[in-house]
Amino acid sequence: MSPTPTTVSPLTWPELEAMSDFQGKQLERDRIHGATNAQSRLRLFGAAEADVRVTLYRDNHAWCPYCQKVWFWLEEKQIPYRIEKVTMFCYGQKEAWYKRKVPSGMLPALELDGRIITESDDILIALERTFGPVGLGMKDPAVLPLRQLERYLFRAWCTWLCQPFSARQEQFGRQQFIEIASKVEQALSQTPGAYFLDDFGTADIIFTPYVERMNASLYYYKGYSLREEHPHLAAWFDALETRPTYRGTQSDFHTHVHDLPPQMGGCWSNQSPQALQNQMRVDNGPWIGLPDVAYPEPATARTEALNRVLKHRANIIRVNPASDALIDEALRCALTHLMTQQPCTPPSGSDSALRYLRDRINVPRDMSIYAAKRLRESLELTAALVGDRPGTPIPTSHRRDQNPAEFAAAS
Ligand SMILES: N[C@@H](CCC(=O)N[C@@H](CS)C(=O)NCC(=O)O)C(=O)O
Repeated sequence: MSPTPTTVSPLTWPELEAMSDFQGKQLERDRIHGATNAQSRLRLFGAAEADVRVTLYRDNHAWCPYCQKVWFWLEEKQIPYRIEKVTMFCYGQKEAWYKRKVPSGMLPALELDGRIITESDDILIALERTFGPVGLGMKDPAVLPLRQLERYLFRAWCTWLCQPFSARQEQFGRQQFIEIASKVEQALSQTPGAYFLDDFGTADIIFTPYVERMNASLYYYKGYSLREEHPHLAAWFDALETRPTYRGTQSDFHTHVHDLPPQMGGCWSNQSPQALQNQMRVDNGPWIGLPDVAYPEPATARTEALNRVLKHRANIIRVNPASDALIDEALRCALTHLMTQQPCTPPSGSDSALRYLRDRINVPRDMSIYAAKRLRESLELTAALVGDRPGTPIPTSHRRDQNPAEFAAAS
């Protein structure tokens, strides 16, 4: 008989707080002036608040790809701006104040010197006129064909991913996607560095949001690993990941594969053995080593995850389907594992509650990519000590389980 692993007692909340490095005001200053992050409502880059001419309206969860495009641009250019977060139809009700500003309710929108602009391309063009381009601009003759190529790739991806599965459709969709992806590879191969043109610029920003989503969704639904199949795209991703601006907006496979279906009207798996294996891995781990990130894990990943859970602890416990007492103790067990790497047996019956939370950590909304991987890992390993029951399934036609109204009080 194999010996039962020794498990430790759960740390108390004060003990866990003592292990965090929450620094109050310093943290708030960093959010405003420091590295790109999804939590800040104001970005100044060392400027004064009086210098702000721009407000970006983007979605609460950082799921909207067109918002990521504008967000990434503003961060690269270090333009002081405010962020107003708005609800997407798929997870809640659109705010009335936003519909008065933008009657369609569409995101993103940008207010520049009091003027509202919609459509992400028009937003970038207006920003360029005011502040200058990032590298070569939207209308540069070198950028225009790349913008067009991005749209071809986007359409080929939609055709493959978002149409109900049939063998014929699968073959056609896959073939067409690979054809256009090869053109993207070719475009990348023509420059001396890893970016689309000689230097990082607008073209890279334009490709980023959907290529990130393609990487996640094709891995999960089609068993196709963009980053592994296409060396120039892999080098491009690696180069993007050297930029703190990109890292701050970067999401992970788990978040995207479950935020895309309601946004895209469905994502269809080809049920191939590789797709099924990838689905198992993205949903149940191990998450470290997935091709959603290639830069090394920062030493701060576990503490970052702890800080974020401590900040939202009351609401995390409140929205969990299990009783407060059960999830309170189970969560402390998972956090004990996160910080000590020792198994800590949670109360019986808490496996499903821990997996409910595991499945609802969002990157970068809640924390950065490695922090989320470590937290998911501790939640899963702790849950597995008492059972194999899944959490409440993640809905595919809406994500009202993620309605931010529940968290509004704490933020
Ligand atoms: N062509 C538009 C597309 C914008 C778009 O499709 N936005 C989606 C989110 S990604 C949206 O606002 N949908 C409404 C909603 O989900 O609430 C642009 O480039 O800005």
